[in-house]
Amino acid sequence: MRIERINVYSKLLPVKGGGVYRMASDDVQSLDSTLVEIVTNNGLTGWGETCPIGPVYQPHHTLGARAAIDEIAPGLIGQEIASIRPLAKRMDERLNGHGYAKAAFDIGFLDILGQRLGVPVSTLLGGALTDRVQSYYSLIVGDPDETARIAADKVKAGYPRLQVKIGGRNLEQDVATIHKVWEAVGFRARLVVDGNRGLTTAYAMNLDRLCASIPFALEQPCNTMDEVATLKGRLVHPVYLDESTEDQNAVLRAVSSGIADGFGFKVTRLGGLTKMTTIRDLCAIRSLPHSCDDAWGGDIIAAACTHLASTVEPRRFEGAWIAQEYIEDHYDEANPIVITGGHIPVPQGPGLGVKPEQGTFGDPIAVYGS
Ligand code: 0XW
Ligand code: MG
Repeated sequence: MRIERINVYSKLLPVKGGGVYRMASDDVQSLDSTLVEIVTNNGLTGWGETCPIGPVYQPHHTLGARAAIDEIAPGLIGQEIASIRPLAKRMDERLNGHGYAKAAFDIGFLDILGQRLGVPVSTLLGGALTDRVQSYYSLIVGDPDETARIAADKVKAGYPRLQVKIGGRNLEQDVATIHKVWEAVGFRARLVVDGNRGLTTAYAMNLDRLCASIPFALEQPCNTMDEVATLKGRLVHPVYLDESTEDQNAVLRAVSSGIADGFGFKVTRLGGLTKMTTIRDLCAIRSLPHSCDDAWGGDIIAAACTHLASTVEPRRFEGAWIAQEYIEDHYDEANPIVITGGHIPVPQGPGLGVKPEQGTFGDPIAVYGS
């Protein structure tokens, strides 16, 4: 089974109702997702996707992904799809780094292998431990009362975990938001407070002290891992890393040095599902909780995150965030990836279990092979 053609598509994924997704690091309104369709000489098709949440959230951006795909794709034409490692090696021979672009291919290869073997992608990642994974709701930076109202609604809807975004405004508003969310939901949901790199260490320490009695993990408070490292032993709350885990080596450093008490992981940022299995296992060795998210994206990314999430030990699992609550579209109306009651059913069909119909994304923006 060889790769005959690769089609690349662009798909705009705007925030529902013309809204804004507000974080300390950026406001975003519409994200341009990149999809790869890998076609084999025996008629199988695998899909991959990568969708940075704008050019500011992390050092990845849409046109960067497409330029990287343009370097890699010609070298994949004619390659055999029998296992993952030779294909990963081939990609590394074509381009150094750019894991977030390689991730789209990795997801697509696994989709094809799963279909060929008649098993879901979760089986190729080590095997599902559950058929329904926890998700979490991300409360964007907003008015404290309104945020607490949405928090209560989402807990009622079944979400077991909430992420409260803070930063980019004054301490009083951030502290009020955390207190009001806690008053509204209490122990009914696990809380994480996400600074999205936007806080100084001094701000983080003050916030921590003013919210000392509320149980939550503080996610990526400051810009760099080094800044976050200086907070060790100076906060009452556990600290999680998200954006700072730019690749496997960054995770290894954070785990081995004990900088982080847990993680918010993005599958494409970390190079794809295969690389994430190593990270998952590394976290298991040190009993570190983590999520399996991506920053944005449609059903292909959502399926990838869900398959991986199902292979994580549930007691250490911090949820799979997918963009579904914030976007309208599904790529495969018959098999959409949806959150129901705060959880995501794991697709059971072969491969990713999501098959966009021909023409779903219009004409390709690039074609490689014949
Ligand atoms: C909540 N997320 C998973 C979605 C947005 O991309 C931001 C991200 C995070 O935790 O930073
Ligand atoms: Mg985060």
